[in-house]
Amino acid sequence: MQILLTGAAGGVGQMLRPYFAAAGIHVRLSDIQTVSDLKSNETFILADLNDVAALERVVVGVDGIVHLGGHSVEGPWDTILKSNIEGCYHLYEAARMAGVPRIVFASTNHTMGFYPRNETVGTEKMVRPDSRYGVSKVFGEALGALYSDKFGLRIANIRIGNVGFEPIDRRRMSIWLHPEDLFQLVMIGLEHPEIRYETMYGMSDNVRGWWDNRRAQELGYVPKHASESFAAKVLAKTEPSDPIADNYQGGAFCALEYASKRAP
Ligand code: 15L
Repeated sequence: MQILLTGAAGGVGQMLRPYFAAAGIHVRLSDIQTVSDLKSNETFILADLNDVAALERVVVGVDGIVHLGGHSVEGPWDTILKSNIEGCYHLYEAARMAGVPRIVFASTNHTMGFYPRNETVGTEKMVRPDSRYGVSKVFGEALGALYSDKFGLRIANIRIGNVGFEPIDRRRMSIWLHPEDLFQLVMIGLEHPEIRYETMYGMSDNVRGWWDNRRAQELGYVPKHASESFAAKVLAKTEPSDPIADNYQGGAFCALEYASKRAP
């Protein structure tokens, strides 16, 4: 198997690379920043998501794409538009024209950020993005639906929580995703024979979680890591409080620019 990993120089890309190497999967890395510490299973191609000719080259011959590329937090509209909306479109279009059969899309919990923390959300509920960034990922998910239904690509969206080797605060106790568990979800997206168009939540086995991840489980996801093992350490920390950030699943993304900081 040869896959393309976009956004490979970013934090999540760096955490995933060793798992592909250990699984013996050939990975073509791409990013706007050069990755130079290549392993024997890796090659690198510099490519901007807005450079259509470069994208046509990077997608050639791959069995699947893991699309991490783009802007990964809230940002000005122009940045979000170019990186996450137009960039995503260019990549999906290049994939369609090259006959790439599958895309795993790094979506985000911020597509659903304005659900309160006392509500359990599945993938059937309406999107409630908490930022321009969240809106751009809703676009990516919708684009995937179109490319699946109209052109037959197999698409798996992963609404990623927060990827890292430990949960870093109370909110992340609910949405934490160990890189090894993310790798498992990515492989389901790349290989599962039933996938046509699916959305899964990217979280480890978190008892404080807010998401109904039944579909991921049905597709075989069995997370190996649990945030609760870090509870004592995380809960001992003093954290700043904000009525908006603390009420909603999206946390600080909800509080950013929140009109007049009124109570939720
Ligand atoms: C995300 O989508 C971001 O990419 C990441 O940097 C974190 O902010 C994460 O969400 C989060 O919600 O913690």
